[in-house]
Amino acid sequence: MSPSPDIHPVDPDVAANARIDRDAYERLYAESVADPERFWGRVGERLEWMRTPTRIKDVDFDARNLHIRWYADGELNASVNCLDRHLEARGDKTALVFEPDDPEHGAQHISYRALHERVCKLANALRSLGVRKGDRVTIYLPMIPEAAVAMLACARVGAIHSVVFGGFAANSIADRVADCESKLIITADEGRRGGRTVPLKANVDAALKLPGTNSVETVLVVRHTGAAVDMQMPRDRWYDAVTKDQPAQCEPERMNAEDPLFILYTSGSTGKPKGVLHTTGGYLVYASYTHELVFDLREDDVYWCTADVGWVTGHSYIVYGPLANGATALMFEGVPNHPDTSRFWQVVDKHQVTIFYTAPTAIRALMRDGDGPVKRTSRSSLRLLGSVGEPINPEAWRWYYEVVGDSRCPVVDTWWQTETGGIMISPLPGATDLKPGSATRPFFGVRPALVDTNGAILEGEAEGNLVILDSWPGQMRTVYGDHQRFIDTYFRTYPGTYFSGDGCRRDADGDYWITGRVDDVINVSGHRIGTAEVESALVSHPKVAEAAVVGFPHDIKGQGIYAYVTLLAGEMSSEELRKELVAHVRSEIGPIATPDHLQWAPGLPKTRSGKIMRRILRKIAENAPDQLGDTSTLADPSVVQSLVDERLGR
Ligand code: 6R9
Repeated sequence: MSPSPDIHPVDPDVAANARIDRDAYERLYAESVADPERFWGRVGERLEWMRTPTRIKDVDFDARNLHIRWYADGELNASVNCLDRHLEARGDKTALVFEPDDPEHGAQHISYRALHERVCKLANALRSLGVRKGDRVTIYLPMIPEAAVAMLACARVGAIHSVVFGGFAANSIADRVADCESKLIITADEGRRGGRTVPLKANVDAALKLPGTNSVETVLVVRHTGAAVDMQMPRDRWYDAVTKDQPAQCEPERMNAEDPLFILYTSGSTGKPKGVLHTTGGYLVYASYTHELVFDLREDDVYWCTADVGWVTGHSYIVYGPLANGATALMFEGVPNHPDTSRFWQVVDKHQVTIFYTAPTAIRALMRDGDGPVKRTSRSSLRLLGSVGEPINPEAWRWYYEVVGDSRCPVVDTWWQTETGGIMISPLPGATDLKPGSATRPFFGVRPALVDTNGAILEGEAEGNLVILDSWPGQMRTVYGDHQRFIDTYFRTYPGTYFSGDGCRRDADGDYWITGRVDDVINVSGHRIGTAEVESALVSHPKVAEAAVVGFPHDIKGQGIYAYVTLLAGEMSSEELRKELVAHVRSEIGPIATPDHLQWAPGLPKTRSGKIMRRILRKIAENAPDQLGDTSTLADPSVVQSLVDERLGR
């Protein structure tokens, strides 16, 4: 039987040289789920342990007794695994290639030896500033090598880092600092993106004026653009000054496998972001193993993931996975369209990138400019392409495969989450037939299942909510400071399983197709935004009575943000006020939460018990008023008509 045109069978040449071919996948997958203890015990040997673990898996998904422990008696240090153990064989190998926003500024190549030295110096400086094992350190940096150095220096001294994305504003920084009571913040004078500057230090200053941030004793400031910034002594210290005279060696802290490595805040269904906590051993095993196999890593690869270190993709697949594997990873400070829309491919050619990992939103944005900016470049070094962050539509997949990869490079569409720590469902280039739009098969040890809304497991070809039946080493361990929320969010909906929050379809071949979030999270350009966060930013404005926020399909971003706003009685709507509210959200949360549409709503569709019917608001936002469905349970059905009229400009 010949394959249907929508299937791209494994390339025999790729399979012949790959670490995992089809047979190996089937065999190892079966083993990984039949005997996880043995499987992950063996995989765990890839790390350098200070004390070899003997207890591999200790897990119970039952909400009454929930616990998740991996390698629990093992001891290790993540920075030693990412740096020290490579020094002998790979000391002079490039660990990080830094490509700045402005191509004229020239790239930097940082060897494993040089990176080790920079990390040790900062780690010593952190200790001298009183940072101890278990302390929290917030990192608010642009995409510069110091971001990776800062993460690894925290890991070296056992401090728990919390990286806050540079696109967040003062309020969001303050919330995240307050929640984990950070002792120290590492930031820069300014960031650079697409020829513009971002006032990072000024944002930190504003954040530290807000309540709840008193825990911060020190702010380390990297001099990046050289802009004049306000230094408040003795709180603020120049990074250069505190690191320059530190010794180039630093004794690593012995960490238990289950000691926290980092906290990363992500949006959920409520207004308050969750501090997703990852621990050291299982996370590092999982990040490095998935990185090696999904990207079929080779010693001479130049690997480029375009994510920001402020997101989990940057944590697992720019810093921890690649460096634990001794790979060469590229860090890019800029954006895809600066100085022009060939930039990604110019960087690929300049650094002879072999593996390229990006998000569908970037692909769609570049696709809009046609093939020219791509075809102007060679890209002959590329051998593998990856996608992450949101469902990739088949048209974008095909453009990526055919135009960017010249129909030569397999595309790995990797489904995973901040919570999962690493890739969960993805093709392996030598083992899996590709289907545009499908993340295909589970990674080793991952047991996905689809459930209906009653929690019944669906077999065969089906569509439902995606749950995972058993633990994997990279799984988050708790919500920082709120273990109950961890249990309630992930383990109560479908008891005995981890609930992902995503909808998913499984086709007749057993391949998985993620359909998107089924909760109140919007995925804007691959960034998770909670509708409740945007709503609370809107209602914090003195003229707003009520707000409801939903996602709507957006050609480039995947989803856009649509806000319905009810003003306080007596307030008049105006174009000026609309702009003011949009600006208010940007300053409350950050530019990534900018509403694409803001519609005045004299009333919101509510049930008689007062619940906002988002399903209806989503349909109006989508411009599909003919699909509103049953509105008879509304307290006042007439509000719907007025919202539809306003939407249609009637
Ligand atoms: C890694 C990351 C997680 C959410 C996830 C899902 C969506 C991520 C995807 C994908 C379809 C893919 N998502 N990868 N959807 N196909 N390949 O993005 O983590 O920021 O926590 O977002 O992103 O909806 O639940 P995070």
